[in-house]
Amino acid sequence: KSKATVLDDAAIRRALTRISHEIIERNKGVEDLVLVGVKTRGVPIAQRLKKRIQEIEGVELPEGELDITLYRDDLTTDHSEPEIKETNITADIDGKKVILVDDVLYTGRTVRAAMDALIDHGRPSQIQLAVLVDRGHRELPIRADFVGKNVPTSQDEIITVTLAETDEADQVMIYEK
Ligand code: 3GP
Ligand code: 5GP
Ligand code: MG
Repeated sequence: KSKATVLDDAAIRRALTRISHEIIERNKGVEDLVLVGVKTRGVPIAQRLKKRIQEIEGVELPEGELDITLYRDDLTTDHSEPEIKETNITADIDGKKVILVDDVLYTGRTVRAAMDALIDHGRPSQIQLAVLVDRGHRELPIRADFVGKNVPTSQDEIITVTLAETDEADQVMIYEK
């Protein structure tokens, strides 16, 4: 089985630095921004963006997290939709611009569930989406505003994302199921 590196640690670092600048540029600063990471690996990515943005703009953004039971019908025979397990957003998101952060964007169903949870929580003025990898195969009209890397995949391929916070090292790989 072939395995290939899509992003190494330096490439991940550069991609997240670029996305941080893009977020600031797109929003003409950081006013009213709130970062929300999707567990598991969207959370450390959101924390890294927060740290970079703080280094660049000198502002510490509020941050929250969403736990969504993943839609795994690509991996298993379970065809259930993603469901919200837990939300931990202490920040007031009313009138705020929420940047939703995830590691991999695939069908878009997780993001749809995340947007439902956010809207249940308050009324953000905007929701934007940042992902480390967009692997394609959308099943809903959802796109990311900020992308680390577009990785065209077949349905039989899997992207693995490992991060220092949750795993041993920073790496994005692609391999056959
Ligand atoms: P994450 O919670 O860190 O995002 O889906 C649960 C976990 O399984 C995810 O971790 C993800 O990294 C991993 N995973 C690897 N390949 C796939 C895949 O093809 N589909 C889904 N849904 N998850 C995958
Ligand atoms: P979607 O709901 O867009 O199909 O999938 C998004 C979620 O499923 C992400 O949070 C991600 O963790 C996981 N996911 C889907 N496909 C992959 C993949 O190929 N690799 C990894 N690492 N995660 C995936
Ligand atoms: Mg994820």
